[in-house]
Amino acid sequence: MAVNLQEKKSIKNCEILIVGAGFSGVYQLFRLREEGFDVHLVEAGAGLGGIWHWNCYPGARVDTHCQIYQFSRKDLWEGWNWSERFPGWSEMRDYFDYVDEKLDLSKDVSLNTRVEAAKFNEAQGRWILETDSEFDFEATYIIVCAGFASKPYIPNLPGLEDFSGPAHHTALWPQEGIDFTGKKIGVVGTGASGIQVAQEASKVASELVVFQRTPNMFLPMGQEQYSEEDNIKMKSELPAHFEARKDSFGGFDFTFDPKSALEVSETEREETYEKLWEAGGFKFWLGVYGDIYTDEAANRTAYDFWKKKTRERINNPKLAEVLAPSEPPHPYGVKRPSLEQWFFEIFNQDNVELVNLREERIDRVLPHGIKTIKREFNLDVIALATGFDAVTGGLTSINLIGTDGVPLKEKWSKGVRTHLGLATANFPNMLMSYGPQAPTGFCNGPSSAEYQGECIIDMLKHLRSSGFSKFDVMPEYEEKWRNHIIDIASKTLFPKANSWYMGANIPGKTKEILMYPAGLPSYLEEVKEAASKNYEGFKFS
Ligand code: N01
Repeated sequence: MAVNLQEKKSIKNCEILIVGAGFSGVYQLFRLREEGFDVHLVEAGAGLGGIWHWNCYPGARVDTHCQIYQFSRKDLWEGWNWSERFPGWSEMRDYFDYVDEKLDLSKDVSLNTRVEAAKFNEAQGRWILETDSEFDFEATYIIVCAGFASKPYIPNLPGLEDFSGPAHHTALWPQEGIDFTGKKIGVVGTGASGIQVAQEASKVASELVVFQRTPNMFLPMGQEQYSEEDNIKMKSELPAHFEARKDSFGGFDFTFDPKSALEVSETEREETYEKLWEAGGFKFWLGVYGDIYTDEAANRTAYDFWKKKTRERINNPKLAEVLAPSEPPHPYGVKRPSLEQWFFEIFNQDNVELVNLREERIDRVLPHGIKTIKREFNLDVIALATGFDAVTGGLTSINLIGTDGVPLKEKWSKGVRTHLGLATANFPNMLMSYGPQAPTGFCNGPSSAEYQGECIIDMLKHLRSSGFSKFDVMPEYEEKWRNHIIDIASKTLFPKANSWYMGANIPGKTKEILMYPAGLPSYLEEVKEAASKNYEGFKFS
């Protein structure tokens, strides 16, 4: 598809244009500004916050504890109080408004501006970006911070368009909300989004039907309310929490236990699992024995513990088997485990029904509900919690055209290629933050925004200080990076699940590891090493 840049609109010029106003984009904006670059940010939504702008469905909530789910700048955290350990979407929006005000960001931001197409003009050495707003943009560099979950995936459900009530994907939920009180609610999908909607609906809906395809290994959130005193105490501890992130696989303030799950005694293992379980959050995911991600037998110990804990909460043994099966559908933890609060208990309520799509798939959507191959369910509202064309979808949904005329979407249709998860060949002067082949989905978002973000900033400073104004990736280095990542992943259990980590949740998408799978510290080392060799793999001019 050709980029139509003929229709002349007003053009805004800047040195660096950032696309997307989530944690990564906002970080780039204030840091690059501090470094003296002329920078502007465009965002499709009506506010800052990225996913926290779009995901306003009932129950949408962070699944990383607030201590590290924020920027680490003292001038930001010292003036901000959190009300909960795992804040909801509305508090996250308030946080972004606070950051905006504190750092005076808005003057360099264009909201309600979606970049639809972009092409690098070789003669001018500039990117030309076409948007859906009154302005187009030109910039020497672009940094795409589209997020890993900005392209919702809605499966092909025959009849969906004829449903007479509201039917929305969770990430496209109406900003004004939908009242579930007394209504019949259907939730399709049981990932993080689906269970959060289901938990809320279970409290007020007359009927709730949860359509589950694959059982998901949710962990107890361990939500806590925070008082003023809690916040004062928290602030005294925050520098240590932030400091710990760079040494943690997932950019958290804790990391894997180096012991093997199989080398410790059964008693020690049970005690360790119990302690991690009680701690809540992702402790039982990112704080467990590291070899559960490489060794099936080790992994099985974690699954069996999870199964035992989960089944205790479900009264009906048949439902317990569907929700927490005797045999795992895939190894524990290789598909992202979400945090739940009272999800399993909802199935002990009379107003909640679980439909196992493995036994009765959805046949079609009717004007008044959903019909499986066995039954019909009358519904007033359908929540489509069916996930995202994750990690690559945000980038490939922009019509980015390479210097060889090949769109990024086409280039990556046979597998993603990047160098260091930072840039891709034939897209000169384009950098990516929180994109594919970087820690991204394996990493806490704000940690990635800052640590990977600094790699990007260092590279731009290198260009400036060396007097260069153009870089591109050498194609052989992106092959090398791709093979390196695939090789690391092949030694883990991650390829064994059909997860969005593997691109396997989208029909037709290449199944490949989409993230750098060796953890944030190793990633930063690899980038540092390339940088120390004059940015090996990049060519500058
Ligand atoms: O999406 P998902 P999500 N018919 O892809 C099912 C983050 N997040 O929006 O497993 C029926 O996890 C699919 O079934 P299956 C977090 O990183 C964070 O929930 O493929 N069902 C699955 O159950 C998370 O991992 C928070 O068999 C279909 C579900 O839809 C990521 O976003 C909150 C189907 C999709 O689950 C994505 O989470 C929310 C079909 N045709 C999200 N197609 C926080 O708390 C798909 N499904 C911060």
